[in-house]
Amino acid sequence: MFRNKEAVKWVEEMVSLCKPDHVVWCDGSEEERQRLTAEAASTGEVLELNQDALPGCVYHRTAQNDVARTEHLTFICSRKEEDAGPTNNWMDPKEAYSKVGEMFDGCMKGRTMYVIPFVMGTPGSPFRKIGIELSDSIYVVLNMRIMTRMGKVAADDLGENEEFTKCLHSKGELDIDRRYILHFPEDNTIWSYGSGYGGNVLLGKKCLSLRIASYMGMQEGWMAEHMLIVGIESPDGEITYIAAAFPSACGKTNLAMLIPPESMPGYRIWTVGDDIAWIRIGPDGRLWAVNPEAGFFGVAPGTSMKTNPNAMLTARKNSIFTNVLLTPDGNVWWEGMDVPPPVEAVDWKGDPWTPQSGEKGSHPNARFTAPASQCPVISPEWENPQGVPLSAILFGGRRAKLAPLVYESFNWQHGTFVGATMASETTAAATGAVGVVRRDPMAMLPFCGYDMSRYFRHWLEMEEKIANPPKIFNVNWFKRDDDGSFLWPGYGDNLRAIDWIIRRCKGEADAVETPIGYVPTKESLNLNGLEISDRALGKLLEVDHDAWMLELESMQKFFDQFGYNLPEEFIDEQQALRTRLGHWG
Ligand code: GTP
Ligand code: SPV
Ligand code: MN
Repeated sequence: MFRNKEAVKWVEEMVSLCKPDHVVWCDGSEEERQRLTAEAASTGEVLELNQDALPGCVYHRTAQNDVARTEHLTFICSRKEEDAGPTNNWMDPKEAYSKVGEMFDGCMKGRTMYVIPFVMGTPGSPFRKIGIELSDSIYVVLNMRIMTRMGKVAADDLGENEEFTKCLHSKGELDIDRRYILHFPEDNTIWSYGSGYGGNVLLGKKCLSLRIASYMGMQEGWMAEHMLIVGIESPDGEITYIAAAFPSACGKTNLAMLIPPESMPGYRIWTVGDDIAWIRIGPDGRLWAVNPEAGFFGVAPGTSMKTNPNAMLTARKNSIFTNVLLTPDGNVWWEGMDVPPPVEAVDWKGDPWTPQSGEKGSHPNARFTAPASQCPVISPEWENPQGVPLSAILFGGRRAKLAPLVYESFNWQHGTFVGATMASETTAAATGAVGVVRRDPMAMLPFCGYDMSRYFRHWLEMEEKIANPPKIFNVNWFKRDDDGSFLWPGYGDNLRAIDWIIRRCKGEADAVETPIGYVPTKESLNLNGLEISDRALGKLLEVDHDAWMLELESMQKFFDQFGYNLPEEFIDEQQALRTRLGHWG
């Protein structure tokens, strides 16, 4: 299958380690999909859904202890501990290979190993990266088939002497005490043992395209970021591209395919990517962004024909539904789908469920896997190997208090500081407490494959190389009133903040200069057709002096862990913010 001798040799070695009964080389064909689906259906690994309602769709339940990324079991195994940095778990590579190698030893006896070559990026592009994932899970094969360009296309694309990412995965025993997600950036290798959950096992996604790729990008002068990419067509037909970094389950998929409100006629949205951006400097000195993925692995709960119709339409065929509610007629349902729940059904755990049972029918991190090509508003540029030119970069998260709806940073260095001091309430996308505010620089805390202080410096160093940098903004759709309700309607209406951002990029919108950056005047936002009280708007745009003073202290605590490695620029930015707040009070 591979011309690449190293690939053939490595597969042989891993076969002798894992000792599968059979080895299947995946070609990515439709025939293969049908054969594997039938096989997985015969063992109960997947269930075929109602093929009239959801053609080509299957259903899957993960183990109950395996429903989200497990950050405490995720390691960066660089040779030196300091190269993993203070925000990553580190394991010595020798220890990691030996400890988890013992687990892999013989783990596929009685099972089949699937060899899954895949491309992240557009096949044939000089910017694409190739990986080979070895896995004992058909669910992984079926997902990788949607999320990446997989099979023959990847095997053919892999050059004879080309580097590729060695990705080894086994479900193991699905025992949380024997679960490890290991990254060896210096060896271009990923080992994942004991899980069957998306982000832990679809190794092209977070593991390769963020953790390993961020390390490659630092060395090669480009950036791998946890960002959506979207084109916004304004009524005059001009398309402006932006990228936005929000932490997991904070609205990337939604913003990437937003439907403009009726009161904003003439605007159109073009989806390029919903989760990951690989960003390079183009010959014109601008930043150009590529979506390395081929599908969406989206949060199901809260997705409805009202909130995100384009996601609903994307996932109507050839998709995989994981940990949602299963209805008696072979259809799916989840909380926030905006259709009445079935009278009775089977919940994500496999137990009988009724709306009266008081339990959630689908897990809060239930997901759909859907081909990006099926998105009704997919951009004609989405597979362009050069990517799309960015006019703005957005940072944002869930902040019930503090962060205004939108503000613009003063310049690249200040914008990098704004990104580095981002914080957000934790969500169900990772195991652990939900709703706790934590610092999540650039939404990359769980995904940076090397020392985060070095990552900060990489961002700062980019400034000199980018002749025409995008402007950097911060947004917050999640600010709450004292009664806990959202102050901002969100979803399609987020276009109003985006529209202000685009007009700022063109020098056409008003703003107030505040200590934290440029905040819109009430009049500068397009609020046509939106019912929002003056009081709510005031709260959304407010910069609270005392709250920001406290925020400075909390930033300091986070920065302290980097010691002398923290870029001096950030100390300057902190001081400048303190000074500006002093004058503002
Ligand atoms: P990952 O796939 O985990 O990286 O998540 P994501 O950033 O793509 O988040 P997604 O768009 O899937 O949204 C996560 C949850 O937030 C869903 O339940 C959405 O319905 C909800 N959500 C998205 N946008 C908004 C918004 O503007 N306002 C409110 N209130 N909720 C939103
Ligand atoms: C996220 O958690 O940011 C996701 C889903 O996009 S996962 O693939 O699990 O990482
Ligand atoms: Mn994500």
